[in-house]
Amino acid sequence: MSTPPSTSAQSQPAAAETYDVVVVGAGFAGLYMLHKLRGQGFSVRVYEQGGDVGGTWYWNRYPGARCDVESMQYSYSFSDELQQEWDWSERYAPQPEILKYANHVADRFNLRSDIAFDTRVDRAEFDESANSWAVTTSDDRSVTAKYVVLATGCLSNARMPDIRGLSGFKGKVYHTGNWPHEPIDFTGQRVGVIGTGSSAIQSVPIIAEEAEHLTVFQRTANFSIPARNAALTAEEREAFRQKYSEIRRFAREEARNGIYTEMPDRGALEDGENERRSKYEARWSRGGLTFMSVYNNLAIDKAANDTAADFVRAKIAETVKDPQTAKLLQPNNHPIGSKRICIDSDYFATFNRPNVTLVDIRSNPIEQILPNAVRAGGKDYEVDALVLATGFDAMTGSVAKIDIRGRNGQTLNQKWAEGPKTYLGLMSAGFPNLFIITGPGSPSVLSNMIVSIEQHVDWIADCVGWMRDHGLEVLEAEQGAEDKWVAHVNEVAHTTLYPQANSWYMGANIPGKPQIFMPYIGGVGVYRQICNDVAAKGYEGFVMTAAQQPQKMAAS
Ligand code: N01
Repeated sequence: MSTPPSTSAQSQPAAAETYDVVVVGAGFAGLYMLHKLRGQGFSVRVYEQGGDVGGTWYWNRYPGARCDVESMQYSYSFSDELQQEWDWSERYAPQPEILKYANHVADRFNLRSDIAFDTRVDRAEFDESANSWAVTTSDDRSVTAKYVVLATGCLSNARMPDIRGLSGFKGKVYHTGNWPHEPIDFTGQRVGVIGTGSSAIQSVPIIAEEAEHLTVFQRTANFSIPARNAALTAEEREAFRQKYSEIRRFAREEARNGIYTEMPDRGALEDGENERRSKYEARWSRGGLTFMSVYNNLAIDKAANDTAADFVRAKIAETVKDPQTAKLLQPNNHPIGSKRICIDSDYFATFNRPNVTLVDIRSNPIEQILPNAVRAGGKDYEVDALVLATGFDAMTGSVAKIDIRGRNGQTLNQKWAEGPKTYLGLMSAGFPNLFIITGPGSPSVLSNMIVSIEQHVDWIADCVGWMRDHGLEVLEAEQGAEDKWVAHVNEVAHTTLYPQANSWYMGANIPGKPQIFMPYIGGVGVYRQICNDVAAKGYEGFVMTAAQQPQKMAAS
């Protein structure tokens, strides 16, 4: 391993053009990866295309942006001092506070000195003769590294929709996933929001309060559960902190989705109608993502799922006064939870406002954008500003933007042309020493992301430490192990209702993208155990090479 450059040497990159590890991205994954590897004595360089840390929380500054996992849980667990000292203000902290937390972590652990901001990684090419990666950045510099870690995020590649006439629109166009840094004031404006996923569901109630008129263009109605957001009291924070070690253990080992909550002990059809309704009511009143944890079969049994979906549809009908609008807002083409469930504050009630109109663009698709209007179903809806809440090229989009070349010059995009293929979501055969944090094939977006990020970072750091201790230079997923894992991920997904929705989990929101269920749905606890077992068996399913001679590590 090369000598880690000291922090003070960071202003002299020419002397440190070779790193042990290049990390791409300074969001929550990249920050912790840097901290962890540096603590093990590795030299690390992080490249971040944004102007500062925070990843998704740096870009997603749209009105109402919040996390949908409670902040006491959507936070790092690796430092007890950090989790004991940081005060979250609300149950679901708003984006500026989450960004402030990311900045606090960067400062607290002195991470900035090893991060190059405003710098995109354009290309990474594996040099088979030197067993290292040549990494080229947007400022035309090149460095070499033994390992590359892609901490590029799952929802970081905002997708502009391909709608005729969009470029000719005369007003301002905003994308929720790439929002300006300065506050936007919609007062007195006629605003159009295209899309009704989580980003729209969070921003619509806020924009409606400001705008003279808001028109929401909906292609697919979504299930949404009230957040019941509120300020956290000092007592609530303290009660949580007292139990932190158990909460974190449960989230890592027992919860399927990395969130601490009561686990259901029965299926929805085992309860009578009244009992079921009162359980749904209790979770509805409590609010949040754990609504889907009322019963243990909502994700696998359509009849059970229908009971939850019917409950939410009835709530929408109760809330929205105009029956036609209520009907349009009731999702009816996918099981509840098979698309990422949304968490809202007054989303459905917003459609009772006189200044809000819902336009059904499934029956009457958008034909084109005119300089001052959106034309759908032959009607022109005049708008002064457009908000595109049209989502992301999820899970693979940011990786695909980098020209990654592995063995024999094969690009990762070529290899993944029919869908992403990984072993454990961590590595892809033919791309040695290239790790992906929360990559496709791991629980990632089906979980509390920070739980999954920490698990991957710890596993990767242990792995490269083990390689160093054993005098090994190259680690690579075996093709056979990868094939088996891809088949397993697919098989588990198809035991559930998830593939029944045209979701971004499936790549279905991107025209032409292969439709494969990308995350691993076996649960974070099960997945963690699999990863730990692989490591305990001497990194079973990986081929390792010492400095010169190839060798398959026997299971220890
Ligand atoms: O994106 P989405 P998002 N014409 O893909 C519509 C996370 N997140 O940014 O469903 C018209 O869910 C599209 O319609 P359809 C969270 O994991 C988290 O809202 O394809 N409409 C859909 O309605 C979430 O799941 C938080 O028919 C078009 C919408 O745009 C993920 O990010 C907050 C269209 C896109 O919805 C993505 O959420 C926000 C077109 N050409 C986001 N193209 C937290 O709370 C797309 N649509 C942490």
